Amino acid sequence: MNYTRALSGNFGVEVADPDVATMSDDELRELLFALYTNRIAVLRTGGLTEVEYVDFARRIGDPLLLIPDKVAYPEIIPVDNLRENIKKTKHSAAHWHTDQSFTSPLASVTMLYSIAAPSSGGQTHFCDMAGAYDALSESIRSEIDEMEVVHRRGVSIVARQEEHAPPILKDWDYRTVHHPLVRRHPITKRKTLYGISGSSQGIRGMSDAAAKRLLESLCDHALAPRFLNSHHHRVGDILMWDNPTTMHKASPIGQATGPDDARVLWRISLTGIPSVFLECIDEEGA
Ligand SMILES: O=C(O)CCC(=O)C(=O)O
Ligand SMILES: [Fe+2]
Repeated sequence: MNYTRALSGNFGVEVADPDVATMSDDELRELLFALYTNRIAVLRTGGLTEVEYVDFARRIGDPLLLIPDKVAYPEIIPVDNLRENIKKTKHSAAHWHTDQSFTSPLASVTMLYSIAAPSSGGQTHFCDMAGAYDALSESIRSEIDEMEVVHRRGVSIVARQEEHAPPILKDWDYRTVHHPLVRRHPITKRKTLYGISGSSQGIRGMSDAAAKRLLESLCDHALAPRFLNSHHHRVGDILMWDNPTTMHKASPIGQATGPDDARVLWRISLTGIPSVFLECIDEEGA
């Protein structure tokens, strides 16, 4: 396959003309390795049907079923600014987060397939948490290496003022889970910061004030421009990201008035290890 460095910052890779529907196991392994080592991959496809998209996703993990299963493809979560959905999706992802960090198991890869793209705006922004971890001083790394973050759905204690808070919905699961602050990537084994913003509510065994201070200083470090990147969607793109090593956020966008500012994405979020990598994992899992 044809890889080039894709995005505006220091990470991310683009794949021109991938044959999504007929990709061999070797090509898929190569693509996923490129994704894990670059954090984000943009596949410039010539167009896909729902079934091709879902079949491709199922080779990479188990799709989360977040919407009622009465629809034909419950794996596909619509993310759009169309009139009928704008209330539900408006700005709900416009804050730094890692998908499903408030649950266990965690999301592995998330993908957005672009059906309609606005001519300007509507980018998805990324933060490279593996690069940010590497750039911490040795003493901070050893101080935080064994810490566990308390996660719960809602507004994180380190949510930034300029961000949109996620809507608080009654039917959400507000149970608390714990995840290591520093994880090893399940496939590459590279160490990375994990889930410092989004659903972080504290650090196990630490006062709320001290946890807020520490998480805020890690966010200030990780959200520096050298660890950031953004993607402007184009129709036919599959934007894939590796949740263990990234945070992301949507750009707020208003309700579409016509084809020029419509933003329609099909999201699929996955858990688990791709079957092409099953022989490489240890008990740590996804
Ligand atoms: O709309 C976007 O750019 C990102 C969407 C997102 O982060 C989500 O649905 O979790
Ligand atoms: Fe997200």
